[in-house]
Amino acid sequence: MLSDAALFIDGTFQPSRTGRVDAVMEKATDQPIGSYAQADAQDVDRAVAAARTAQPGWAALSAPQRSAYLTALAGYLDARQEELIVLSMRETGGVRLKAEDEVTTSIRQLRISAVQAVENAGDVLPPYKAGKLSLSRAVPLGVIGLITPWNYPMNLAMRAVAPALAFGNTVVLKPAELTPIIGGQVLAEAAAHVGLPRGVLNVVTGDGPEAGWALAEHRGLDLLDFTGSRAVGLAITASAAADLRPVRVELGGDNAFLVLEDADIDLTASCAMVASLEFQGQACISSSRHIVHRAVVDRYVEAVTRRVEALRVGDPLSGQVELGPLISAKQRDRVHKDIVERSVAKGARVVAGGTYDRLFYRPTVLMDVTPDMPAFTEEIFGPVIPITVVDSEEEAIALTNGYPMLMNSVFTADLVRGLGVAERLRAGEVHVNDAYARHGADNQMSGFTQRQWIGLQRTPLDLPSWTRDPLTAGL
Ligand code: TXE
Repeated sequence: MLSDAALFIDGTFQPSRTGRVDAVMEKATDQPIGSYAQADAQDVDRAVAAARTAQPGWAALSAPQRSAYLTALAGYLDARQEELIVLSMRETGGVRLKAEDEVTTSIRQLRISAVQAVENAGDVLPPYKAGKLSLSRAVPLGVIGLITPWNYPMNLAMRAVAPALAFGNTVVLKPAELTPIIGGQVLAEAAAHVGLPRGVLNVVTGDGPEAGWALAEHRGLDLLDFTGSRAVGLAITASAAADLRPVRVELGGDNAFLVLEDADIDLTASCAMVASLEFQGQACISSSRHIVHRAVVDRYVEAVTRRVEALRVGDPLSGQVELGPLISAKQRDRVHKDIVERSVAKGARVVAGGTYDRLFYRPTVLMDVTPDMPAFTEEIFGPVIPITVVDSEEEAIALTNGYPMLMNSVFTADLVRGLGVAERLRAGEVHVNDAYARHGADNQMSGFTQRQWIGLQRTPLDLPSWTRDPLTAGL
């Protein structure tokens, strides 16, 4: 691999200042599959400076020129698609379906942004009074710092990189240290291959507390975009607030899966597999609380448990498994010790799973989960289905709200009822009788632009008298 263990700054692959390099492991086998350079604060400085220097020239290109670069990047990744899918499986531990989704969504994002670059120049706004023409036009923010996680590393980088570049921003990307190849080095290779102007996309690999923190608190950025844990998100926003640096954070959620008494249990249990177990539950939109009406809970637990027990866990490359390994021992311990064991200590019952071998965690069903348990209050980020019983729709809604949530699901035979419940749930996205819709993942950010409002006054203004020059006011 061209860029192995190199940073990509100002259009060139280069070692980090200290020369420090660390291994990237295949998650299923714990064998090294590559390495990454450890950037320090000075490397990050150089990357931000390169992005700053490049930004005006990049923004000055015509929209079709920028669009053509994005299309070229998509074409490059497309040509490497199969190789990247296998790389994603090895580096993240996801099964083929997840890896395909990751790579194809990233390519699609580039193509969508290529179109948006030439289409979304701005709007004509409704005039608020006669004779006035109001326009808003898309203006780049400038230099974007991007810190991304390991779960959908290419996708979560691309959903920001593509629209940012499309509208004339430049980027410094710090991918997660657990997945720096698919999440960073591959993007750098793509940029080098298509001849993206130097400094437009810079990739600084390295660990969170060093390279990540240096980027997070860099004063040379116009926006820091962070996706990751609540703890780091809190530290970043607190530091940014201290000197009013702009940041955008996406920290996941403790999403709920509501099963009302009239739900189709077969459909619901099947959806539960996707909602809680896809990519071993390590997604920000995974359902981590199943809130189930007492009238159907026994049937639901049976239906879910039957499915869970039939699932196979192992090396994704075998092609014979539905679940791969968790991303790290730290993540496994968090799932097992912090969530499952602590909930069991408070009275939860393990109905299925609850065991592991290395990073391979058996999908787990937990019964009798109550709102005082970590399985209810925490984002789990593991293959666990915690079930909490309620006696009414009201109780289900009341229990659901009150936690940070990204996406909920509601299951009921009555769509009107489902819509009514959805309206009362405090989540940005709710699905009725569906686990989650993939289209939601596309194109969530429409451009990393700010809107510049331009007022063009066409008729003489009727200003109040006190605004006139006192010298001429009486004439
Ligand atoms: O995240 P971290 P972790 C949640 C999920 C998971 C938990 C822990 O609940 O169990 O977070 O995951 C960089 N300054 N999500 O520990 O550490 C790091 O290098 C600046 C939800 O892996 O936040 C990586 O690039 N950056 C989430 C990125 O932050 C720092 C996806 C994420 O790592 C840093 C991932 C620091 N001090 C985890 N420390 C989602 N919303 O999808 C780390 N980083």
